[in-house]
Amino acid sequence: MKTRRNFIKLTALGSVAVLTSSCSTSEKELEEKTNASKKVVKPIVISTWNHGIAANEVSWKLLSKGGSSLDAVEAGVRVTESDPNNSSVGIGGLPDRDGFVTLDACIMNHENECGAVAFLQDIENPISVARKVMEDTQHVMLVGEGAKQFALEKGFKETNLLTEKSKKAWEKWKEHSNYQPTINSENHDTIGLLALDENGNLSGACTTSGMAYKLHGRVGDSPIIGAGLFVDNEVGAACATGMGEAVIRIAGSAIVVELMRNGMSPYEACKEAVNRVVKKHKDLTGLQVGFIALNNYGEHGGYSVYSGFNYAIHTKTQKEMIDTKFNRK
Ligand code: SD4
Repeated sequence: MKTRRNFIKLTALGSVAVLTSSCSTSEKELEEKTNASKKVVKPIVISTWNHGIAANEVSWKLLSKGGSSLDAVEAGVRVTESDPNNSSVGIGGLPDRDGFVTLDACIMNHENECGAVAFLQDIENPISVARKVMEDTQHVMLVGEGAKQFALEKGFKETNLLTEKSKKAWEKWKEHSNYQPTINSENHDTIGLLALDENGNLSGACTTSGMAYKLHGRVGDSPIIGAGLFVDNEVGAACATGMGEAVIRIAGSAIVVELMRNGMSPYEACKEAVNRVVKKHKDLTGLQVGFIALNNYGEHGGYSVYSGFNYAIHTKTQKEMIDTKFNRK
């Protein structure tokens, strides 16, 4: 009989056979690195981009002491939000085209409880406001002024998020931009972080200042449950980075989780979602999208439209960055 584990193993092997020759990691290395088809690995935390290393470190401290994945994902991404040198998340994030830093974030736990804030200004840690929305209200999402009022009521402090560095970058951009927004091309985009704790519970968090120089009022995928993040404890969790509009169009993270439910490995599911993004867009110029996913066996994977995407992983025995495979160079 074909067990689910065997099925995952078979499909994972099937998928590596069709990897493009431009990818440097061998099949065996990829299986090793992504824990494909091995025993359950927990706790584990994975997160997008290089800034994921510092975020994972803090998550890991909690997870390794038996802490919950929910506490771990919140604590992890707060590190990135509070780093003023990171120009795409929290304080220091690049502003919209009118000079306002507006933040999007969401969080989801193993019981499908979730909270989100969007278009939030002047609050350093939107992920913690999102958690309060989840835990202290009947709602899932608060936006703009209402989200800020809620945060202040909950004791969050008003903070100026526009650093001198980001202000200067915005002023320079205004000189020759024609008001065209850009996805930050530096290697430190949105942070999406997924964790599986000792009790086998999955949670995820996603937080960003969004596309740089976006239209005032624009909200991307990152605070949208099912787009920027999705968790289903029966299956796994996924999150996205890159051009939010493209992720929303395919209900990205929810799709990745559904594909895993139907037997795909995290790697295969991310690849299929990226293929869908590629198929649904005629013009892929500058359209970077990356997904990472973690299933409830602790297997993980990622995939992106263009090369250059990576994610950080932290377990008892493994702590490294993994370069994802990609659809095109
Ligand atoms: C967004 N997905 O707002 C985010 C952007 C991102 O800056 O990942 N990078 O569309």
